[in-house]
Amino acid sequence: TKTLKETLQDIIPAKQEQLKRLKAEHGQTVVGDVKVENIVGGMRGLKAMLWDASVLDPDEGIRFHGLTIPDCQASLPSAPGGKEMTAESMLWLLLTGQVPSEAQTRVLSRELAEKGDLPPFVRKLIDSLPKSLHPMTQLGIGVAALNHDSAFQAAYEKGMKKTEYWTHALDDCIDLVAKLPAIAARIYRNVYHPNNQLPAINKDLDLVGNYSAMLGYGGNHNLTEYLRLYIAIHGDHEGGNASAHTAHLVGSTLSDPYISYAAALYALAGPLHGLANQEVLRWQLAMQKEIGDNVTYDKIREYIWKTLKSGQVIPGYGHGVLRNPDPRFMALQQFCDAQPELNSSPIIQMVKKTSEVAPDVLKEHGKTKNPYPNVDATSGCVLYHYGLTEFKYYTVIFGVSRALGCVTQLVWARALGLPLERPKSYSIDALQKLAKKD
Ligand code: FAM
Repeated sequence: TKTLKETLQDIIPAKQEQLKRLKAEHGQTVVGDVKVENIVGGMRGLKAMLWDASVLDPDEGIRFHGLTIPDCQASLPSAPGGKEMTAESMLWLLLTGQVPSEAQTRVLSRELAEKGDLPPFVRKLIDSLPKSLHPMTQLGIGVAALNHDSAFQAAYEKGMKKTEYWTHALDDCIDLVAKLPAIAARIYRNVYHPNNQLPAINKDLDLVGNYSAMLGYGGNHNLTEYLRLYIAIHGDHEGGNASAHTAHLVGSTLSDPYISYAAALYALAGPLHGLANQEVLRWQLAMQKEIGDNVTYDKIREYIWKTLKSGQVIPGYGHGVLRNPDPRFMALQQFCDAQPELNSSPIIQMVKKTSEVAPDVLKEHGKTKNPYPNVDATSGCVLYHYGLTEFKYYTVIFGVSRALGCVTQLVWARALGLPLERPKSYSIDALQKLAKKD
């Protein structure tokens, strides 16, 4: 069976050729116009990036190389004894556009396990951080520090040719994905369970199997399976979301993959982006506290209005691109529906009931373009039910997952020779002057 690098070696030349032809034959094609509202409105809908691994349709949601989440669940290999697709299968699909064989994912799992241990100085660095430092801030520090041994940076200093960029980037990216669980689990242990021993990485386990074990939940098969699904479906969401876009931009300066992804993690740490899964739990628990045990739709509706009237957003609802319920939300809800035990959990029930009333309230409120739930509306409540109740940690799990999409683009941007990103900026006066000409 071909390794990941051999598979990429086979498909990169044709893609390079395709892009070269596109540039030569259609470089002057206009793909859309740019309005003042795009420039002052966060570039919503602006067609301005190249991103091959996934496409986000506002109505049907994400497709990974054309495959929907149900397609992936039906075809991507699972872990031994498991049912859910693994992080390795999703990473293989994103990087190559091909569904890997079970054997190929097992070889990749072993490679990741063999590269999973942290350099001693990184362990000491993480252990030196105060518990009060947000887990996402700690994750970015740990990831950035890994660039100490970056193959890409060393090769650049030696003067590697452009044609070699992608292979050294791939080496760093695989190493980064391999080491994320150890960094992420060490932070969790240090902040929340300081007396826990971190188990050694088990060479026979997949990435998330080891991550779950290091978090202290290895004995919980259902939670480990949930984490596999969670990490696979959060992997990539097109190129324009803040974390993916940041990784792409920083990588375009030829910063190595470690510091490029560290930058992405700080975008993910924002409450309007990845931190929303933490904010959802904080908000739902506050709601639960106020409503009490007798949860009715009316009480939930009342609480939602109270939040809106206080000028806050409803976390877990709305989206920059989606205009329908997020298929990632539906995949996680289906996971819950399939487990009777989960349906009796108060927090899971509360989240489900909220998702049944929030869209109508948001439609009535009349501001958001998308009143429906996004993935964050539900992603944390299963973790909470299974005892991973420290919701300030939840975005770290998102950070382990989003690496799959970001490293894919860091490899492909180098393989395709994408240049330094440098869009043109305007001043308000200059826009005013432009407008006067209308
Ligand atoms: N609750 C209340 N108001 C909302 C809202 C929500 N869930 N979503 C959007 N709005 C407001 C928004 O604040 C804006 O109001 P102002 O004009 O006063 O600024 C108005 O509706 C129009 O916003 P939009 O065009 O519909 O959405 P944006 O594209 O500007 O922003 C989000 C998209 C995701 C930032 C926004 O929906 C939001 O703040 N949602 C809550 C936070 C959240 O769940 N983020 C996670 C998104 C998820 F996909 C992820 O990245 N993990």
